[in-house]
Amino acid sequence: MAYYYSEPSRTFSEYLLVPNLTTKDCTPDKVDLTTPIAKFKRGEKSPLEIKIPFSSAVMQAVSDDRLAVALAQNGGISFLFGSQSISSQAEMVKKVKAFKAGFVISRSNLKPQHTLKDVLELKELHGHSTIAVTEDGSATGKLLGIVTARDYRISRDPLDKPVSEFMTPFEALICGKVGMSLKEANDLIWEHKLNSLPLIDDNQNLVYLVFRKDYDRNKEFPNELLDSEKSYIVGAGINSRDYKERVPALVEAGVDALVIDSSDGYTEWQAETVQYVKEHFDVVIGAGNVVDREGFRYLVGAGADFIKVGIGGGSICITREQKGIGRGQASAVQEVAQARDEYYAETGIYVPICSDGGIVHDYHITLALAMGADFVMLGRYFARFDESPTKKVKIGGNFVKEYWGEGSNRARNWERYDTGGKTTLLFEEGVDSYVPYAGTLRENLDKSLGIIKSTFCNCGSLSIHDLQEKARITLVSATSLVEGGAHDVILKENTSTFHVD
Ligand code: RVP
Repeated sequence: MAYYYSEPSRTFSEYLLVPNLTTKDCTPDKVDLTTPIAKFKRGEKSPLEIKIPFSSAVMQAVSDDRLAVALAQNGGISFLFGSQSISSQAEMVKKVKAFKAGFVISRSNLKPQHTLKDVLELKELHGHSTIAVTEDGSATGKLLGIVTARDYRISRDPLDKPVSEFMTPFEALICGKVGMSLKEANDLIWEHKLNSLPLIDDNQNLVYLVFRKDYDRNKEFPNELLDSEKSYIVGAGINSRDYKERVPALVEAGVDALVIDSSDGYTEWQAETVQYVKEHFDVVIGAGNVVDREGFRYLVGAGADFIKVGIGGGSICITREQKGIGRGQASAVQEVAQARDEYYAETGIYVPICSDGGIVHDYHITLALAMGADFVMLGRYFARFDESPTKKVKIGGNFVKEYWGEGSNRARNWERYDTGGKTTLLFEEGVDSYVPYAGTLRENLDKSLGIIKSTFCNCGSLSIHDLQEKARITLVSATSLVEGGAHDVILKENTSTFHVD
């Protein structure tokens, strides 16, 4: 006979935290959100910690090298999407590891044969007003010129005017040499009153751009997550099919942590993958996703360093609708956290868990942590920012960004949903969608962290561990949910512009 759980499966929105005494020394600036992401023995320190409990989802629409750098600068870790060729994923890892604050790989590039129309389209797409003109139109091609808004006049110049006719040609550019320090680059910028400085190699190939505006900004990353060589920490998603080729390439590129990306990780394929990685490499490997004690014990038994929790809770995920498998995210985290604590009591080994998917409000993150998660993984949250890899478009007067699931036809990531047998995606488990554009990662993250730290203080806690020990959590009834939002008032149309002088 089938097993029936006695409790319904629950989501974060069904819970609230009940405040504890806040002592005077418990203030947001003292809250430390450092958290482990790899297992460790009692009394020892985790070999890999992050400074804020945020990781970005293994998704095409979320985690590329640009977002990885932005998140590492702010203390979190990205897992670069795995649904791409091994070489391009390894290349992304290399880019993150090679990234030096202030040195930017040019995002907007054209060939000299392109036209003013192409310039305007590219500007609209990325919002960058500095465009590199290279022989092959790539970010690392032979540099032939630069186009900025000062090089053309939309009212006078025809749209089909070739870029070669109005760019500032190479001969007239001030360039730096790759290898120069940020300070040297900035000295050149100031000396020649430039807005940007291209750095080239010995063959005139473009390597980086240094922008005047970035200089001050780069000095202020107190939480940045660096390895011993002062490169940013980065993770990558793998699958349980091509790991024998993919993992060596990623490790060679310098990856710090891997995670097997799967919608259902309670499989023998995952155990084999973890065992292979543990046997051959010294790199952190997470496994999942699971939603119960059995799944946790199985993958930990195989040697996983952390366990990812969640099936079907992702904002773009339709797994529950399609296949009828999954579990409310809060219930899943609670059971796996309990299994983790039991395992720790038995063995003295602490295995961090990551709550993946379904975070809609900042307080859901605090709840996930209070329920025992060590960190969370977010897709929709990061997809909304400038740094995510997807297109920003205007719909109905509002800016939005594209966001699609790995199980959608668009991503075609069949490995994530692989249950053996045929190597193809037979049906979709994800949708293609838009999310409201929200601005830069930094400003949004600062706001979220502000809310989370403030809630920690309400709960009288100065660390994640502290919160997990002290948190008091209550279920809310459907009626009290209504009480929690604005109610019985007439909302003014735009409260964000409301000021009291
Ligand atoms: P969310 O943050 O709610 O957008 O969820 C992101 C998570 O959703 C991912 O980390 C992953 O576990 C899951 N996902 C990704 N693609 C799909 C899908 O197509 N069903 N689901």
